[in-house]
Amino acid sequence: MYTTELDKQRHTVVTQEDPEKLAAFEARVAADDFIEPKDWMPEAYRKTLIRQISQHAHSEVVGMLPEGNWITRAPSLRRKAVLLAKVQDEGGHGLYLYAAAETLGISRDEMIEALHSGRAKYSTIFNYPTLTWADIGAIGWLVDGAAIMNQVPLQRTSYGPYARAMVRVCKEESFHQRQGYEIMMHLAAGTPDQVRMAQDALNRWWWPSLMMFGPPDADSPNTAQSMRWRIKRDTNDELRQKFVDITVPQADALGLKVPDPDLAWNETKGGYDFGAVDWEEFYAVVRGEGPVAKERMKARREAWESNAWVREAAAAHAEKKAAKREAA
Ligand code: BYC
Repeated sequence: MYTTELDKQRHTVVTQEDPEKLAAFEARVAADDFIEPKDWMPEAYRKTLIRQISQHAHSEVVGMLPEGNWITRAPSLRRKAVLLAKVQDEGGHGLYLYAAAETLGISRDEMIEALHSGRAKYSTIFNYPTLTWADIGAIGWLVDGAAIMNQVPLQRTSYGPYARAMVRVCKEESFHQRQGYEIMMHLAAGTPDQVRMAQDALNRWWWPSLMMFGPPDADSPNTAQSMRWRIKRDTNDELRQKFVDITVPQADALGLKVPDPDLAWNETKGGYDFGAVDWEEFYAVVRGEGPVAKERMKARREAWESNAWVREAAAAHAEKKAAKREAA
């Protein structure tokens, strides 16, 4: 029902556009041309991009919190330095993405306000707690692994600034995935307690990682239009399947067990069959009922307020510089 209504609304918005401009735009997209900020674009395209890119940016920034939580407790100086660099990278990804969204005519302040007021979403995955050091391995391996699966095709998304931001993000994400897997390799080859920690982290992060790809295609109100406009290059289910197919052998190599009794190789489709995702849990987390959702938003709001002086100082400095330039 929701899908039908939303599709109808979108269809109305799109059919109200100038047909000639719309046809020229769609031909460019179909020819795999990049759409640039000053090009004409349908309003629904602009809105979808603002929604997706800003939510992506919020996910990167909120995503700093679960791992940031372990920087002071990393088990060695090397692990601490690597984790610190990774968390800083995520902040950088947020910045590239906010900047890409700004080219669509929305300000950074508007986007942040939408996050803080709960109107904008961010990835469900960051509403789960990081209970042990093995969770940092599991996040790098599974969460960054899922992110890469989703983001590599986005390097060819139809909006130029988003595609170019993704090229840089993907380079860093593959380092993140490897650092996570390396932590898991050490734990999985360690003492019985370390092996138990690694398995426990896999048990807790597996299903939420599959949820990162979004609802099944049949229940995804945005996929069909986003695929037509080449904002998305693969559907949620296609990417989820690819992720399972790549990740299960990695778990086998670690000697860990994926927590899914229905997981089985399907020779005919050349991929794994896997059990049902708990979509009730997913929608509850999307509604803001995730295990640590309140803490995450509280941390973001406090960081925004307590750092207001930095933004004010930077703005005052920029003003002074501009005034000096004008006077010269
Ligand atoms: N969580 O029609 P659908 C990272 C929402 S961070 C929350 O399929 P769409 C990292 C969806 O927004 C990487 N909400 O939507 C950082 C929609 O609601 P609205 C984050 C979700 O947009 C730090 C509704 O459900 N990656 O890598 O076509 C440390 C229906 O869904 C989720 C990105 O953001 C979810 N998981 O497809 C470590 C990638 N899934 O907005 C790592 C860019 C769906 O209509 N985004 N919803 O009210 C995308 O590729 C797409 O937006 C999605 C969803 C595949 C996520």
